[in-house]
Amino acid sequence: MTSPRWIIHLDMDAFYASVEVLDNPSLKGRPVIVGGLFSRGVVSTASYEARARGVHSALPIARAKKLCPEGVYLPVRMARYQEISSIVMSVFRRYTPLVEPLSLDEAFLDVTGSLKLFGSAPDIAAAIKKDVFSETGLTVSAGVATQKHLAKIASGHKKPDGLTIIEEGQEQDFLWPLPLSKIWGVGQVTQKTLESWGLKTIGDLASLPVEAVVKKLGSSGYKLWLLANCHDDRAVEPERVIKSIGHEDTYAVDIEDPESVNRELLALAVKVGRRLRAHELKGLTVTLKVRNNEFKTWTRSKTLSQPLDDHQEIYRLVRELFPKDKKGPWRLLGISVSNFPEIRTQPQRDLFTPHEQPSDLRLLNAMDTINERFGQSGLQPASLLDKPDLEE
Ligand code: TTP
Ligand code: MG
Repeated sequence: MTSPRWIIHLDMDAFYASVEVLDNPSLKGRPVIVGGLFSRGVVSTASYEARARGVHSALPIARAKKLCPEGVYLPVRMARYQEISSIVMSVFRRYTPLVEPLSLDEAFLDVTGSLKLFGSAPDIAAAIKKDVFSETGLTVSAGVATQKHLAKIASGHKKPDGLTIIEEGQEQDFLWPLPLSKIWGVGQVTQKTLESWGLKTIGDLASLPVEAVVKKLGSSGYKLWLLANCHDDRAVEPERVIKSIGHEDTYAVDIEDPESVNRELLALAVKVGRRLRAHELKGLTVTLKVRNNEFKTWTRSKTLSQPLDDHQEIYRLVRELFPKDKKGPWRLLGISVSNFPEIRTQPQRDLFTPHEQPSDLRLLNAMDTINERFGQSGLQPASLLDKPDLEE
């Protein structure tokens, strides 16, 4: 028998809310809710005290306030969460180079190659929990298993501050009694379909003939059936390939007049350009997404012959792409750049088309450096200086 891989999934507890309590200890023990505080905002996360009152991620803030009027409502402070996230990820990387972050507060680690150095996988998970707590003051829950899917479920098993170990050979005993909703990636519609067949647990799904599941649910059903049967050989992938870089904003107040639309597009283009340059990426395809107040969404793309990362070029292209035949007012605008050439080469510019001229590269780099040090609003195009803050 081959020796198993050991995978740890780590997930910070009530992450944004816990950071807020860390920075303001008087909030400890109180229901803390972090989210978009404008009229149509939603909850990003809630402390466990707030969850006990029924508040959870994605709930409209207005609804949360009804359920929990005594809650402490705070805005999202992304830069601070990113700061803590990089400390947490650096703790993870001390134990293995095979770290696959899934978001700011969550990662898979393959520690198979670290066992000789640091002890068993459960020992490593315990050591990481201790280090994260001593270096940030925050708790992280961990799941240890021989497969990604099982490690992910295990980390959520005893939250907060949990450590759940699924020993080799115990996989099915652990997984099969759990409800179908626990399968990683099962959507509500599929879950309802499975329940309509009379299934309740993951074991119920696992025991069906695979052909029956594929016949009804196609390839996604096949994937779920494999997971239910503990067949998951996906590797931890430390370098997740970035396929696109984008930014979209949902506005508290729908925007209508062309001038406001253009200012928002420029603001988005600046953010996307900055992120492209931070990742040293240039993309060939620019995509604009717009949603109107009736929730109708349109996307338009343009693929260029030379890759770009300059906000002025992005802005010019999305203005061209804007669907003039569609009706606002606009509720959401988004820009993304994708289609990154395999080898990053300096683009050959067409010197005879003035609008294809890049902004001065040194100026862009200087803007990025200053913005990194002083936050988003450090330096920006003059036309954005008095832009009202409409976004979440
Ligand atoms: P999660 O790990 O899903 O949630 P959590 O860390 O707040 O709570 P726990 O893991 O203990 O259940 O998400 C991590 C952060 O991502 C969360 O603190 C806020 C943010 N987030 C959103 O902004 N919107 C969402 O819908 C979700 C689920 C999370
Ligand atoms: Mg979390």
